[in-house]
Amino acid sequence: MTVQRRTFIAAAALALAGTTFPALAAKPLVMGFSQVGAESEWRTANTVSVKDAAKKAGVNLKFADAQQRQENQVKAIRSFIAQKVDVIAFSPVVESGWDTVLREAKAANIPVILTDRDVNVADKSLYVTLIGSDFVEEGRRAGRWLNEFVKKQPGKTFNVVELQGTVGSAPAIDRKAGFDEVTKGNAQLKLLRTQTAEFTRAKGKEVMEAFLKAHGKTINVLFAHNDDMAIGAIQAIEEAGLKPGKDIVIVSIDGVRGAFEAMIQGKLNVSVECNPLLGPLLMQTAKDVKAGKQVPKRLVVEERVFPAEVALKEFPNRKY
Ligand code: GZL
Repeated sequence: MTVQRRTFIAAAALALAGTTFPALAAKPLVMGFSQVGAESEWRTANTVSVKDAAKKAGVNLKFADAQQRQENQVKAIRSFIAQKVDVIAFSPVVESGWDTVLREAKAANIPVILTDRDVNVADKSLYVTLIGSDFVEEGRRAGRWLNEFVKKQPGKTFNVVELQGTVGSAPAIDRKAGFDEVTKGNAQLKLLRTQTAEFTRAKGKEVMEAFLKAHGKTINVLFAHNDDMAIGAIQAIEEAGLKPGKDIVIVSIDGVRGAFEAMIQGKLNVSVECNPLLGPLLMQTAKDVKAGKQVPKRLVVEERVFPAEVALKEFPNRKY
């Protein structure tokens, strides 16, 4: 009788006797995770959440940072397929261009979970579920806050500039759509300029400098698709001798620590929360998928709106 067979029989006997043979104890789930990059405070908090949750859940996490480049994510997913991981999870940097590599994952029988951002694929069976925020609603919430704000100064026209997120990314597309949907009928708002600043502080400062050079004091409102671009723009506004939060009202999204600090200093007027703490739900969902359980196609996380008036009280409760 071969050694393997003897081992198996011994283990089976031991298992039957109520003890488990360590080598046959449930193997930890192996997850390949491709992260967008490290472009913002939000992303950093999201990465910490995923890594901490994997540790707590006993998941063997293979983590790859794509530095905001889609080709690096495709490479990472192919590497996870070659390593025969149990589950692939990723936050797609942009919506399009995923069909081929997701078909390869499907052919390899590896389930794919989307976190944070969505993909635009013809065949929705290429991924099991999307765990993340409703970005269109986040855009609507930003627009509704601004509609209420300008109502206090009836008759006044507000010139708006917009810093968009990464071109082609779900949050940039959807936040713009939501904001435009609720503000398009507001005669007090006039969109002067809109341009991407790629969700980063550095680009946010650079693009806001260009807006200020062209329009100066005529700018009344900044809508930034994330707090990091707003924080970069705040530096540019101050360097131009203007008061952020007063001369230029600033509406932003994410609710990161830096945004609360800016609101407490009176430099940012509101931040719409976008919850990055997706790690625990991701790990639980991966285990459910592996166990063959049905999971909803869309798992949306709860979020709030934080105007500056509540920032000081809320700040100690913030977890990211
Ligand atoms: C939103 C996330 C966005 C954040 C940015 O879920 O994809 O990407 O709003 C981050 O801060 O860069």
